[in-house]
Parts: sequence; C-alpha cells; structure tokens
Amino acid sequence: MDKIKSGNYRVVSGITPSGSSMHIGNYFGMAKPAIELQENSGGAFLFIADLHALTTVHNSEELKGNITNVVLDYLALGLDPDKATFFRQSDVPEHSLLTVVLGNYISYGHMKRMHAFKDKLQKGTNQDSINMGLFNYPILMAADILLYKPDGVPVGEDQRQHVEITRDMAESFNKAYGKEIFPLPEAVISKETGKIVGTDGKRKMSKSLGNIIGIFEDESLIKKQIMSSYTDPNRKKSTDPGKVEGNPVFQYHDLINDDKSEVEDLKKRYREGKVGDVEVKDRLFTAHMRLFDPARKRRKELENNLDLVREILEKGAEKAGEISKKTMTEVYETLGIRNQLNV
Ligand code: AQP
Repeated sequence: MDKIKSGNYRVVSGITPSGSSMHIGNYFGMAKPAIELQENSGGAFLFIADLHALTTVHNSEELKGNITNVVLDYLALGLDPDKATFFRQSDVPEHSLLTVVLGNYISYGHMKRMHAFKDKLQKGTNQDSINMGLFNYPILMAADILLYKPDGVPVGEDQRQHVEITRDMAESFNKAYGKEIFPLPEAVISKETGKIVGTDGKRKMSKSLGNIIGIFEDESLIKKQIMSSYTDPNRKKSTDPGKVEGNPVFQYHDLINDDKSEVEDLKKRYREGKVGDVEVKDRLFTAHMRLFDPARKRRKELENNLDLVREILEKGAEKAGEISKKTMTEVYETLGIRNQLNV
C-alpha cells in the first residue's frame, strides 16, 4: 500500500458489460478503489471488457445497451477521463493479439483449475458444451493486464485467481526468453469490500445470479431489491434480539450509510430487539438515495450527451493504444516474429 500512497503506482482494471448496469458489489469491490487510484501518477487504465461479455451475451442489441450503460455508470461515479485512461477493450486490438501469444505459456491442466470454468461444471453444465471463450477467459484477462505493465490490479476477491494465473503466464514468458518483459502485477483486494454478499445472503453479489442491489435503476426497483434482502433468519418478530454480524443488511449499511451514528443506533436496537427489519431496510434505502443521488443526476446528464461520451472513449483508446502497441512490438521482437522488421 505504501507504493500506492506514494502515487507512483499503475493500475489496470476492467468491468464486463454482462448485465444492464453496475451493482454495489462491482462498485465497492472494484470501481470505487480503482477510481480513487486515478489520482496516482503511475496511471489508471480502466476499461469496459466488451470482448469478455461474449462468453454469455449473444444478442447484439443487449450487448450494445450493456456497454453504453457501464460506460455511463463509470463516468457518473467519478471516473475522470483526464486522469484515468478510460476505453473499450475492443477498441484496442492488441488485447486480442497478446491473447494469441500468451496462450502458449500456460498449460491446459492449469486452465482447467480456473474457477470460472469450474463454477460452470459445478452448476451442472456439461464440460463439452462450455464455450472456449469462457475457458480462455483468463488468457484474455492476462493480456488485458500485461499490456500495460501495471503494478496492481484492483479487483474483487473472485478475481484473485485470475490475477495469479496472469502472474504465472508473465513469469513463464519472461523465463522462456530470459528477460523481464512483463513485471508481475499484484492483486489489490480490499479486506472489507473484496467480497460483497448478495441479497440472498449466501452467494457473492452477481449480475448473473440476480441477487444484486443496483445503483442507477429506478427507485422502485432498488427499494424492492433492498426490501427483499436476506437478514437474520432466526428472528421471527421485531422484538426478538437479532444478529448484526454476518447480516447482509448491516453490511450494506456499513458500506452505504454515511450517517455512522444512525448505523450504530440501528445495530444496538437490532441486537436488543427494539427495531424491525422494515425500518432497518427503509433507512438503508434512504441512505442509498443520499449517497448515489449526485451520481444518478450526473448519469442523466451524460445520457443526453452521448457525443461527449464517444469522444472520451476515442481519446482513451488512443492513449491505451500508444502503450499497448509499444508492449506488443516488444513482445513480437522477443518472440522473433517481428516480420516487418527482420525479414
Ligand atoms: N460481489 C462482489 N463483491 C466484490 N467485488 C465484486 N466484483 C463483482 N462482484 C463483486 C468485482 O467487480 C469487478 C467487475 O466484475 P465483472 O463485471 O467484470 O465480473 P464479475 O466478477 O463476474 O461480476 P458479476 O456481477 O459477478 O458478473 P457475472 O454475474 O456476469 O459473472 C471485478 O473486479 C469483480 O471482482
């Protein structure tokens, strides 16, 4: 963390437009820490991982909508395109070029142990029907990261394994050619917010599981998501003493509610059986609206200024392209296949 604080620290992080909009898990787990690091002089490379979304989204209108939504979400939440390099993955072809190279520096056995693949198997999907995009996802992700030679990768806990395999690919590449082309990046994962539980109280908050609390959806939907959150299952009436630890609604309060004395008061009364779940959730909804209101307003303005958004992404792709082309040239030269130069 010292290096992060000193400012000379480069980060890379992406978000997949696989759902309609960001949820609080994406925001507190990755987007917020990544946006904060845009102040660093080492630079922040933040991108929309549209090619990654192809593993699950096979409808062009849906994908287009998802991409626009996530771009607007990021900008509304405080990403400053003059500080961070903000771009779409597919606008920088080097991501795909490096993927083809890196696949040669990782074994099939190692890839089979990746959890995105194993999760599908656990959910009962037949191994032979899993698409190769999903199987290869960690290789594309390694390319996304290594192109920019970052120090750190701000991600949620679920992505730790993918940063580790990225390091393995980098190490194996460096070893094969006897030089340090790719410095090994570290995963930057917050202890407090690295794994935000879903409203089902069981699994990680995930777009695909539908156990989310959104940020930009209609108020009525956000209210519904909050009101249907899992709390203490052993509490039958509001006069029963309740459990605060491990209770998702209180975890959300800790993240969202900036009125800390209200949170402490609610926790105390909950433990004593002096407040009902409905009031605790109502206050969470009010805190949500208070915290995200400025971002929700900014997003509405941006929706009416899509030309500006396009301009931001063009500039971002240009800036990302400069660095990624340099890395790719270095990689080709190292491999001995820089044919335009060495024929
Ligand atoms: N619940 C979470 N807690 C903390 N961090 C999270 N992230 C996602 N969910 C949580 C982090 O957000 C970043 C962007 O995630 P992503 O959209 O690229 O993919 P994901 O991890 O697969 O997110 P979802 O919502 O779970 O999407 P689906 O359901 O489509 O797979 C990542 O850094 C991630 O760790």
